[in-house]
Amino acid sequence: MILKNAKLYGQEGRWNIGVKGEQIKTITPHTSQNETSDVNVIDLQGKIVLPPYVEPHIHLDYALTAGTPRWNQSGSVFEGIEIWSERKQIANETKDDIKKRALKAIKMQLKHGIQHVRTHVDVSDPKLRGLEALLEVKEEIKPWMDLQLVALPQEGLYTKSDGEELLIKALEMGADVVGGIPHYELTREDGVQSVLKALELAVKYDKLVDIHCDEIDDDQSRYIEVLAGESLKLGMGDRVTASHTTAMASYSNAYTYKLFQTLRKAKIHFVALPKANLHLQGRFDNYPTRRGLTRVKELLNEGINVCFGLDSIMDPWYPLGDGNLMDVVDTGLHACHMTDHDHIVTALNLITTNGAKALGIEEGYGIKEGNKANLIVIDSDSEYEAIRTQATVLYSIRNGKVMVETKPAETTIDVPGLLW
Ligand code: 17E
Ligand code: FE2
Repeated sequence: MILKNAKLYGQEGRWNIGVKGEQIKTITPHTSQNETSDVNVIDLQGKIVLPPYVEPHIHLDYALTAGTPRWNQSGSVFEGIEIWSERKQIANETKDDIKKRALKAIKMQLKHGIQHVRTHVDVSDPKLRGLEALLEVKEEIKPWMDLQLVALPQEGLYTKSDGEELLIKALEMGADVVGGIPHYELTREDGVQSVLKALELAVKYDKLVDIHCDEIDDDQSRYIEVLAGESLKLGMGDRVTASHTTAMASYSNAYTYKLFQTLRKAKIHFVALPKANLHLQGRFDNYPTRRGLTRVKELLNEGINVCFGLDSIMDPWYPLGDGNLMDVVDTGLHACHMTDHDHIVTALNLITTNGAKALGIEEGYGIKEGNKANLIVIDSDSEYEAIRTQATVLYSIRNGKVMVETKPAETTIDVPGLLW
């Protein structure tokens, strides 16, 4: 297959991408003289080709459950956790029920050009049904999507006596990443201990770490300094991700200055979830209401890796969402005051290379000769216009085969007599 007349994201010129089998074989300059005997040629007409989108943070075991058994009235993180706990007992879903919901959500993600996903999975359920379901989904979906599973003790590691045992069991069953939720533990000390335990288990079981960290509008919630500081001491920062960190929006600048010194050295990754946290945070504020987003622009400015994720597709925490990361980028650029030209034209890094770094999948990721032919084509020939118009994903190609194709909508406007 030849993908001819492609613009490569972030690069000048037009290119022909030769795909052989599952691999990108050649990338050569496109000229009008290029002739080929290959029957399978797609003329991209200058549209942007980029590596597949990376969803670094979603909860597939929660997807499509919003409103059952009840809607989240306060819109807060904590009511979401309560509802999920109630639902687990009442709904009594089988593994197959959970798989079905997860796969429906995955279909939405595939449609939007996502091929790499890290999903958090609740391991507070003594039966570990969600994990069993997602372990099977991970295997079944492998030809089309790479899935990483985070063992998340959603109801806290130390709020019940079996928390630690369940987390360890989840890691032994095959979860890839150790999770945590320190701001939900009963005491500050338990929160600190849960972070230390996650790092200890990651070393012991050779796993990555991704903590729901400081997802609260409390300027005193400072588990990020524990996570970053201890990762630094252990020399494992690049294997560690801090998700949410919304309390950072409430820290004083003086404390943040000191914190950033540690973050720069620790080299941990950050996942910001602009749509979810604009919705969930600020719920205990009057006006002015805080946005409750981590300091994305400032972190990036310090050379710290930040990526964007969606978090939810219709669950007790967030009632909307259809998997679309371009929409997350749009919201995030607005919410983080990143609507200047430089941030716009590089915004897709937030859902491609930056996400790949956080997930530790950089090797083999990218449009390069010799890499797997995993790529997407979006409906725009400029980085700026791609963001302005929230360009549709026209093709998602996986292992050299077209997996998803979307025809752009066509509009006709019958308004004669104007100089458009
Ligand atoms: N769990 C949690 O603690 N926070 C969230 N935002 C979601 C699940 C979606
Ligand atoms: Fe989350």
